Amino acid sequence: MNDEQQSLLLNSSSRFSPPQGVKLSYGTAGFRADASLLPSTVYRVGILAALRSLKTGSIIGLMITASHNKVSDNGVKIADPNGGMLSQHWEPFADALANAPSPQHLLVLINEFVAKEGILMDGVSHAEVLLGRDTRPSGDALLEAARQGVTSIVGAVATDMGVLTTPQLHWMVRARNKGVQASEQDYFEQLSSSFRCLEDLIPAEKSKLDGVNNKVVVDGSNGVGGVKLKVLRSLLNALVVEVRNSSEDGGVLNDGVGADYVQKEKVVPHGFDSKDAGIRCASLDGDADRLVYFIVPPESSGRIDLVDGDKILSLFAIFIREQLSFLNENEGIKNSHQARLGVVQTAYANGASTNYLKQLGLEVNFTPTGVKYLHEKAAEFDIGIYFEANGHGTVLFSESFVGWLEARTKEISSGSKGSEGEKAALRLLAVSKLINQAVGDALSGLLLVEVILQHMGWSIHRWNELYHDLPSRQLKVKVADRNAVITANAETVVVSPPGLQEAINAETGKYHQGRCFVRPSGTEDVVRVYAEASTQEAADTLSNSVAKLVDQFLGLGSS
Ligand code: 16G
Ligand code: MG
Repeated sequence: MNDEQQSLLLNSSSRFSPPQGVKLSYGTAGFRADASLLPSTVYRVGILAALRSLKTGSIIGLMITASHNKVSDNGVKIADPNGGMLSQHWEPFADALANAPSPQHLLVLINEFVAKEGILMDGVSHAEVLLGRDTRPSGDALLEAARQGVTSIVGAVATDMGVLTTPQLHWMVRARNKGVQASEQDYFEQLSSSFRCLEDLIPAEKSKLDGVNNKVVVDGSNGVGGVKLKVLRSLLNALVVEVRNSSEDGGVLNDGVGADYVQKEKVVPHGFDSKDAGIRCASLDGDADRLVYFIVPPESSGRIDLVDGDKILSLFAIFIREQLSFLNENEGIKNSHQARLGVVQTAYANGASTNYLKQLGLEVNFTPTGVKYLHEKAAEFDIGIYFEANGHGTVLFSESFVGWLEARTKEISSGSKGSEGEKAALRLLAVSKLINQAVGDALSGLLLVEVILQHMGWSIHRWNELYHDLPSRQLKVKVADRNAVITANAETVVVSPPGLQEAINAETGKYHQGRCFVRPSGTEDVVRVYAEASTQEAADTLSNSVAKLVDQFLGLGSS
């Protein structure tokens, strides 16, 4: 590092002191904390993003959001060149940077890291970081901190993309690095045109939307998702999207609204009531990377019927499997391309959904919790569908399969939509453009759900009846050190502390259809317990017993 670079870093970092007595960790989805604690962290993540861009020779994204956390929190995360999450290999560096006590320490860390990674800081190499933020009031000032971090690396520029959903920024990073159109307008156009293409390919007997089924009411969590959905809906024809709880409506972000609230509490969000009974409703989270659907029942209990990420996955799987079978039946040997379809879930997936997917003959894979793990696994297939029950998920298409679809659909003369096989190829290609290939995206997920329901001629009730969820319960237990819990087999088995798994097995064995696992949270200082059984009462008792076991093995030691 030359003198100019050194003094630039020392000068700018002296303006951002790290908070005293707080240890920050990049965690499952970036740094999150009360916004007042974050300027120095965001500034330092700006430095990291610029270095990552130098290292990869590609554009990097930096998103300022704390997703479903309360409005006074904020956070920061990185999008890698392919639009995915930051390489896990860089996470320890992110932690070290955020916690460096002084500008001098920071400089030493950076020097060591660039030497180890072989990053050329010659002042000639160019780096670019795209910056985005959600609607949180602290976002503006934190974006400025990020900009200062990026530009404290000689040769690096920061491009402010404005207020965005998290998946929009990931999409833009991916598109820019592929050398294709990457503005926000391009995003909206790609989504809406592929949606219209799928609408045009709906079988004729099902294409008549009846007045009831063409409407979806969406809870925007008082955040950025609602704002963007309003732009998107103006580009659609037949589908009516009513947006409630959008950030400009004045409600508090994530307060009694949004996908996290709806999925965890299973109650009606603000802005919805018994007048919405039976209507198709959906909910986004604060940065619009999570999507769940729900039904308000006729009686005013305040409870909802949740149609969660597992059911979205099942719907996508049915549709895609159907298209693949049309392809295989109709294409004959000359065009055959045996695409490998895989689905990916976590241990939180309801057991009934896993059984259902297996009955469809699908290959079901499990990974630990967190988008980065599911995404990585799904990328191994020609078509990989992944979802967490909480609504994070997308469908990934391999480049070779998209290339095959492109070649196959080019042969179809315009105007004629030909055989079922040809239509299936057109549909799959449109799905690969509609559904965000970088990361789970509530807006593109919503459009895909909507067009598949039209294609099937299904109401939300019909969709919800695919299978019945087993009753489940989630609890959290405060322990002295949550990292003392070490798990294996996609978090389904505890390997340490010794004896805990045996005790859980003994307890679970007492219940019909019992299933239970514990894992340390990646976002809160707790151990989480998940239990499932054939009745709600049994799931509750099982989770309580296992929570007691966790306390016995790892408790705070105060009782
Ligand atoms: C983060 C993850 C989410 C996961 C959740 C689990 C991303 C973008 N988000 O929000 O996938 O379900 O953490 O939280 O990866 P927990 O570890 O506290 O249970
Ligand atoms: Mg989110």
